[in-house]
Amino acid sequence: SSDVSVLAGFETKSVLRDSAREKNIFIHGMLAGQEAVVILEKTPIREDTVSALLEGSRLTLEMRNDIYSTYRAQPPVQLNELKATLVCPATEKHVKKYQRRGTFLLWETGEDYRTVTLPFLLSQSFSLQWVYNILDKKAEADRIVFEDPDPQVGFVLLPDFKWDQKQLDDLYLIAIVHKRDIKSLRDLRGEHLRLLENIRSKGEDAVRQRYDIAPNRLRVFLHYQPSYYHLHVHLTALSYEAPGSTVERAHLLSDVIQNLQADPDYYRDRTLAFPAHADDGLLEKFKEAGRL
Ligand code: M7G
Repeated sequence: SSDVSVLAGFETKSVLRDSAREKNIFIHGMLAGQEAVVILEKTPIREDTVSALLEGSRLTLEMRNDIYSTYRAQPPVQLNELKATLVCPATEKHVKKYQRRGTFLLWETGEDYRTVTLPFLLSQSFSLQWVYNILDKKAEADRIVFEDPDPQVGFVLLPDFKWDQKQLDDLYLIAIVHKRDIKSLRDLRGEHLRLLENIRSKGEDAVRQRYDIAPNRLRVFLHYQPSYYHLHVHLTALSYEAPGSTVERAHLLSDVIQNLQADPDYYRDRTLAFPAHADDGLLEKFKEAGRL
């Protein structure tokens, strides 16, 4: 099928970001006349492939010194995999999202949200089509781990596309709520406690059943600001430090629940800090509003 060689015609324009530690590279280019972003990353080494890797790899000695030696290893072709993610057609905003550049903290009051952030994100944010496709079973339906179909407190739990599901070390799931009118953490009120508690209890149960991972081995959190303004909750293996989930962006679901229990309007009124990038527009809007 055409999928087999879909990246063959990709013409690289620039490297947006790369990381030796994360072993990935984000590339901006053109694919069949359209703007595109490709992410290539080396996948974690799975324990169940170790013996095949040791037996099947062709080694070339690089250096030997006393009791130490290093080799280049050519693994068997079926174990020599990369994970590739393609965004096509990519918008300018996708390119910026993946670009490495200056980051600054913003402190957003409730008033800032209503007068600066909200108008900006209504005009700027990413399409939610992929989210609606999941909720409507038009995409990724076969990947769903658990669903509670209730329109008020229900959600769909499925693997995040950052996770290839080959090993549990980097388990990454997202719970996407069925309700379509909650943009982010900022919109949460006391009335949403049932929804959040439902995600926590049923989400954790589903993870335990499917993956045999107990709730105290899971990091369950929301991002503020998110990239996609339809409420979703991230669930990752506690042992896995996912790229992009820095402390200043992540809010533990258990804390969110307690904050709302203490004050139903907590997230309407509180000043929330989050990282913004030099050229993504919001920082500019805060400056224009005299808030920097
Ligand atoms: P976020 O906090 O809004 O933004 O999370 P972030 O990407 O900056 O963290 C959205 C989450 O949805 C991320 O973890 C994405 O990896 C994930 N995601 C994005 N897309 C476009 C898809 C998709 O098409 N399918 C799935 N399964 N996950 C996605």
